[in-house]
Amino acid sequence: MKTKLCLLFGGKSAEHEVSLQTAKAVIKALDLEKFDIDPVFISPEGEWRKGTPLKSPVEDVAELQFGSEQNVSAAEGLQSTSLQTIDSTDRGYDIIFPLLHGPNGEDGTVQGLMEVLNLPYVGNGVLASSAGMDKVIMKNLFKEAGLPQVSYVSFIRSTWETDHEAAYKKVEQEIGYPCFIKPANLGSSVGISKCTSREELEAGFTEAFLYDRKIIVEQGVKAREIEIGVLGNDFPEMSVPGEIVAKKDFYDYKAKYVDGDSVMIIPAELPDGMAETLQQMSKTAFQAVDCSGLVRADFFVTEENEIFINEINTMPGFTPYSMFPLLWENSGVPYAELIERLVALGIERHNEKQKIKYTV
Ligand code: G1L
Repeated sequence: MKTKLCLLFGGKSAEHEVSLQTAKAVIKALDLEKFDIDPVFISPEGEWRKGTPLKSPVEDVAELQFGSEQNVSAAEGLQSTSLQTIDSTDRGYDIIFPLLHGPNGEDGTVQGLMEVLNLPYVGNGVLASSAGMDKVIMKNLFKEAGLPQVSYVSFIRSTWETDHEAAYKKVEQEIGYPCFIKPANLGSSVGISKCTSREELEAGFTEAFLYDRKIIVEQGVKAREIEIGVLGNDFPEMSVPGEIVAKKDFYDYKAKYVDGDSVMIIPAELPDGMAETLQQMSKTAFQAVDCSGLVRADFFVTEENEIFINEINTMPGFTPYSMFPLLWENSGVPYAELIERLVALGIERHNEKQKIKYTV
């Protein structure tokens, strides 16, 4: 029997275009002999639009951008038959595959909708998705798990507004310069500044508070950026490490994968034993945030080989040329197989959950 899969993409977020490109790549990788795929497009305005089942891969993302005549309710989008043709033999989707980022998709709200409807879905659940979206919550969980991190402090807007000077003093005493200021909400790549002086600190606070009511200030370190992919549910597996190097800093390496202004080197060249240490830390991070399915764990490694965890991404870049799929490709799991494993993990988690007793 074919697996009935609902692919959710687009969305009301800055990652709308990325999501469309990713959906196209995922469709291409899915074996249509094994999967029946229903595409559901969420417009930039947040309208849900359902397409007809896919008969072949799409040539162009335009084929996935359905018009308003295909509008459905969110609940209908996630139902395998339209309300008019519902029949008792219909078993619903075997799996929902959400390729969504940002305020409506990565923060756990769409995951919550799928939970309420008791539908199996790929990737992280409500708690991991929302905790992973908030840099302060995530870092506090890492601290609890004993993971090494650069020092950080966080502020909410009202605290800062009440006493600017106290906030700046706190940063200077506990963090110092250079430091990075970021909105706590990880979804935004805007509002981030590097500060090397009080003047820059003041400007950085003002800027970051435009994008969130909560900000984080982190110690700046000179370090390499190393990433690891984690795949699984209760028994997660870790990929080989990969390194991200800015193209301008890229001299004597042999280029492996180029993505915009950066180069990915997989596997990363690391001192003996460090890959295993990073893999162990990635597993600890995955479990600290109660992840399921997948996560990309990002680290800093200094010249003295000191390791700090930077963040985890519960919805990493996912085209065949993104770090997470490339890490797995280099660990023996090609893209199509990675997608099938994620689908199986989503179904497994859902079946596990059905065993839970909810009544007394
Ligand atoms: F469903 C998965 F596998 F959990 C999943 C979901 C979403 C993996 C990766 C992503 N990534 C994204 O949605 C994106 C924000 C990179 C763009 Cl579509």
